[in-house]
Amino acid sequence: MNLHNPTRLNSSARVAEKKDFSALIQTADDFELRSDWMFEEIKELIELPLMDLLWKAQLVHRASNPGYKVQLASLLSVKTGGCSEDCAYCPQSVHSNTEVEITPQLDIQLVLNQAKAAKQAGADRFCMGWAWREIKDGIAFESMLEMVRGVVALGMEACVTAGMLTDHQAARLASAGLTAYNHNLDTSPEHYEKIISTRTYQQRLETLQRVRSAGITLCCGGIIGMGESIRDRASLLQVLANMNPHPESVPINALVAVEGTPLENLSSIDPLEMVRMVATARILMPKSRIRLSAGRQQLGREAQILCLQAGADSIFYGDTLLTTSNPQVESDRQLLSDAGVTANWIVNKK
Ligand code: SAM
Ligand code: DTB
Ligand code: SF4
Repeated sequence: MNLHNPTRLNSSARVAEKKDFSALIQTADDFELRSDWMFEEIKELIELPLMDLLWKAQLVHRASNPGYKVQLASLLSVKTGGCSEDCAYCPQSVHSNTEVEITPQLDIQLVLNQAKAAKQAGADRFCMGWAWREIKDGIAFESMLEMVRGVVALGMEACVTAGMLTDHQAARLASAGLTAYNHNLDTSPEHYEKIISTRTYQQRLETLQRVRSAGITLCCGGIIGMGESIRDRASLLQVLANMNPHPESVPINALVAVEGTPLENLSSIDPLEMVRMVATARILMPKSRIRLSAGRQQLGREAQILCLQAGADSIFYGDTLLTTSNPQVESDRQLLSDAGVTANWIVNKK
């Protein structure tokens, strides 16, 4: 280093620096896909000094996602409220006392119009939610299949989240062209009983297996900020990362504490906890899409940008999630531009 002008390197130092840098450039194949992560290894990762965790996560992320491409996914609640499950975080449960209005399933055409509008705004994945314990056969399911076909015909990825399903329903969704089924584990096996009593962890794992066997990709993640410990977060990540193959999508939500739910009084997480969760998920599951999901409004721009840097490569795009709010499209466009990442909206604008 030239001490008189610290920004100028002499030529041998420049060569040395180049050499060091090139040693860091790795390809996705340099990162082994593992399904044998030990709990202590994961706990050590999530608790690393933040700078070290970010460094590791970025090495993995840059190798697997050169150019920092971010997928924009839009969400729509097709059937809202009145769900018989008692998930403590959920404003749509009948066990909660929220202001969510119970609404019958939306019409097929209305849903497809929303998908078209999402596509025009730059989304390339459309996720549809049903507040059900499990998929019911009959007209509602036939309409669901029609919606999936319609979304796929628009050239978008289609994702459904509607609770448990049978093998036959999974096979029919696969034939309709469904890209992904979202079914979250939500938290660690150890913390789970404090959050949900009407469905077991094992039932969730069985649903995931049915989806996998039908050849539909898995979207499976969880929520932080529900009173769990760091050990619980590491334990949830261990279950996800030891699936073989890994879920193709891993949504990481921060609790949106909705008034009238049993978790209404929990305070927001420190935004850096989200950064840690995303970074660790990225290291454990190098090729999965890590989706920065609910709770972005509590994060602030800087923490969201750190999440994108640490490995998040998708956001929910549009001003509503299912029943709660999400950042406005305009502010997300600004965020993505400021972060210098590539998203469909930016590509289409050029
Ligand atoms: N009923 C279906 C199910 O449980 O799989 C689908 C809809 S459910 C609302 C989808 C996911 O949204 C949940 O598994 C949970 O992870 C997430 N979620 C729901 N309410 C949330 C909240 N208040 N804050 C953060 N995430 C939430
Ligand atoms: C997921 O993990 N998060 C999304 C999507 N999958 C379906 C849902 C978030 C819901 C947040 C609360 C609400 O808007 O009702
Ligand atoms: Fe909410 Fe889904 Fe649980 Fe029903 S099953 S209460 S919609 S999270």
